[in-house]
Amino acid sequence: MRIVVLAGGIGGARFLRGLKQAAPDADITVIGNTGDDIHLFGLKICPDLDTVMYTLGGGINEEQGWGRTDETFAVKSELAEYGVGPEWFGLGDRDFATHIVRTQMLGAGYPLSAVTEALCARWQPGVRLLPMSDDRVETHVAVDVDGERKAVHFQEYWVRMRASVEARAVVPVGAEQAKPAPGVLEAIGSADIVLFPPSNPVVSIGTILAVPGIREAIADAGVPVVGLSPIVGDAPVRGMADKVLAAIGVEATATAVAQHYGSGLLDGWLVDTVDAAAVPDIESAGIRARAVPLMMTDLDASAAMAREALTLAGEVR
Ligand code: GDP
Ligand code: FO1
Ligand code: CA
Repeated sequence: MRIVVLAGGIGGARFLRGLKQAAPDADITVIGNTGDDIHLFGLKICPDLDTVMYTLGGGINEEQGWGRTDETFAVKSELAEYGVGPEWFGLGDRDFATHIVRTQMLGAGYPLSAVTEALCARWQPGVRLLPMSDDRVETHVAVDVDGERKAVHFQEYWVRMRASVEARAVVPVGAEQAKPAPGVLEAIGSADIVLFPPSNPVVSIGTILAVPGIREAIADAGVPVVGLSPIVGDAPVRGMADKVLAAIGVEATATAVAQHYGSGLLDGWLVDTVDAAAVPDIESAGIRARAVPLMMTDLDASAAMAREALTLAGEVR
């Protein structure tokens, strides 16, 4: 069975760990979001690709959900001594090595997809991890500060500002000109199932779908497309997804997110049992829905969610 999964960071990575347990023989291709990528200290950082790679490869800081386990911060504090920031982005020493290798390879002319493959040769994530594009795409968020509108990088909005001000707009800068990375359209075209894990619908899955050709390839693949809601009980399970959903005029409910993807893209949608009352509304929008536990409290819970997604995929189309 060939499964394609569009993934952001933590939500995507934890779901993928469950999917690997639920379907050990499946051939899994992950299309990762690169709109969160940022250049800092002359280095290229790809938070969502790294979160998937470290989580599946056993190197993740489990409590935090991002960054390396057993991390130290000597380089960061040395940089701060030079007055070189930003200090609000927590890059650890072990993590720095990944960004150095990546930046060195990019500088030597390798595309991000080849660099990601090389990094994965160490981590052996057990899936094929592809960036959505080799071209630079950077998500920016429009905010009002002291009565003036300005655009900040997504990481600045999310990490420095903690999404404390309203997001007026979310723009994946460069997406319109970006091409899907090598292998992305081919993987979708030969998939048996496409899954949307409980990743952020705007800045993770939305950004991937903004790369011309990806949304169309999924809609035209003619295979079941099943998603899992990142919204449980009308709030994100983790993070501030409600802020970026508001920016695109979508309510933070499992139903509204399903309707936002739409029946043109989604065949099935899983909501948490606390949202069971939403099932009829989602089905009347032409999307098959089921209410099952959607909290990834541990690996077994994530695997059970993945099994439910595969079962629903078998029932649609
Ligand atoms: P990020 O890039 O690290 O923000 O990660 P993703 O975009 O992949 O996933 C973020 C989303 O995952 C958030 O909107 C959360 O609500 C959702 N999420 C995190 N943990 C869980 C969980 O246990 N269950 C569900 N249903 N959603 C979750
Ligand atoms: N998230 C934070 O909330 N604070 C940080 O300082 C931070 C640093 C960081 C470094 C490397 C990396 O791969 C991820 C990092 N993240 C951090 C997580 C990441 O930026 C966000 O969780 C996601 O991109 C949000 O979608
Ligand atoms: Ca992210």
